[in-house]
Amino acid sequence: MKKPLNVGMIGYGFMGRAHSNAYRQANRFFDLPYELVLKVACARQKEPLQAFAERWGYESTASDWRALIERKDVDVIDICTPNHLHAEIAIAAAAQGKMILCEKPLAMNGAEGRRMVEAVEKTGVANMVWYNYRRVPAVTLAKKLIDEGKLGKIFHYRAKFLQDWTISPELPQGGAGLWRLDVQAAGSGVTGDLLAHCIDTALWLNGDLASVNAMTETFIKERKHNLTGKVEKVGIDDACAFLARFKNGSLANFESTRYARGHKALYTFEINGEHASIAWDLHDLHRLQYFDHRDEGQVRGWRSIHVTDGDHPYMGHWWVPGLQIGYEHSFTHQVADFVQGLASGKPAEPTFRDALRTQAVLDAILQSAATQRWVAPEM
Ligand code: SOE
Repeated sequence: MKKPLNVGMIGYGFMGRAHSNAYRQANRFFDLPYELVLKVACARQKEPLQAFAERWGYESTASDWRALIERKDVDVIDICTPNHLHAEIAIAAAAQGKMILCEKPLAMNGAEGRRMVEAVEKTGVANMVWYNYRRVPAVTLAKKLIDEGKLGKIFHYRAKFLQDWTISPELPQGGAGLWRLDVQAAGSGVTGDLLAHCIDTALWLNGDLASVNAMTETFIKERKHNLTGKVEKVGIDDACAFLARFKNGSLANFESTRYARGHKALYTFEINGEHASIAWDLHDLHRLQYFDHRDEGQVRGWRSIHVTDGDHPYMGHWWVPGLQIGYEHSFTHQVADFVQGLASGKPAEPTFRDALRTQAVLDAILQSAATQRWVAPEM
């Protein structure tokens, strides 16, 4: 019998489902040193919580996260709440010696994020942030190719995350499902929600950013608030675009919006290096596009690598070569890496400290947009 690793999940929304599915799958596809156990699901709303707990097979439910983090039979706290609760829960859970897996973005801002990093590092608890796209096999392969030097010196990094779900002015802000539109709960709009993913991937693939120059826009200025019933000012950014310089000398541009009609979750990036370029697209997530100038001229061209072979990252754990996997598997990979990190003593990334670098860039973007100046992230 493997030693159990008991999970206490806080929240039951979209991410609660994605993570629960990952905990369920991880031991079946990866040979892990601990057995993940869905011990407690915690939230204030009794009925939906009960339904969530039954569907995913949690042993019990709880309504008070403060009592949950004190429980001796819970090892890991998974924070799937709106962003404004991340810091308070994480800091309290660290003080109780719990391991913490926190949804992205780490915090509402850098100052909060720093307190979270201090808390986990002071008590030495294992910690990780759910920037899941790093573990899409094609993205992990991109990292491998860059680290092997296949691209050579990198000149350009381009990333976009486009959605279209908030275009209607009738859509309210706030409350379950719509807290991402409420600045009090989310901290920012697409910057913290979508660009945070692009930035996490970018820092991982291409190193730190030296400076950013951003613009943001809120297209719908007022929306009914679900918690007050009143029409209230919208405080989030609906769209954000920024130019940036990486410390390695490469130039970048990033764009994110929830107003790109026709695009549901189009996360794309392209990197151009001296010898080769790579491109990736979330809507075709199992493929990595690769162009290598060193190929023989007459057959030189963009290759579309179907990242499904046994020697591709993570793929040896799934079906047989050629059969692709999807979005949810990136979370399963993250759980597997986290558990393996516990056993090996080499923590899986991104840790809270890694995610704080992304948070510093988010702060710099918002500051740049407000002041219309170039801003250097405070790393
Ligand atoms: C927003 O719609 C959202 O669900 C983000 O919150 C996720 O982090 C992203 O992966 C998909 O889009």
